[in-house]
Amino acid sequence: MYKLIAVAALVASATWGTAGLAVAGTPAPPGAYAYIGYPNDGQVVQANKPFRVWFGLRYMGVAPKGVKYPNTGHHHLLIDTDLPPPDQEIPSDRNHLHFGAGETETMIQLPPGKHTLQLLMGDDMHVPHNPPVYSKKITVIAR
Ligand SMILES: [Cu+2]
Repeated sequence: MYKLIAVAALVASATWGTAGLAVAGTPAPPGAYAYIGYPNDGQVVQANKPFRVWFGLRYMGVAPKGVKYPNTGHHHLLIDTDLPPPDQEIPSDRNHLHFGAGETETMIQLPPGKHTLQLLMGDDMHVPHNPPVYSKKITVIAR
């Protein structure tokens, strides 16, 4: 279900970008960003009932965990939490969901209340890219 996207131009520019200086972590392609396609910011969803979350990604591709390929990563959905440290493995718990098979959507359910959702890409070792590729943090209201 994952899409593996290799864009020659991006590969070339990433190579050029790292040629002159040492960059810590897996380089992110220039301009890459993630976004949540659904739900919308401020959307009301039914509490304790599964709803779909769509992962959007531009200017980089999705690859499963453990696959080291330029300009790719896998999605992490952050629920009710802030971005973790950018130079460490993304935690794996109920607030940090890994989509290591390369999934681009999921179903979650939330208890009543206000919640936040945010996407963060991780490389083959679950470490954010440099610079980190993440979405805007959105708010959903479950009731
Ligand atoms: Cu991961």
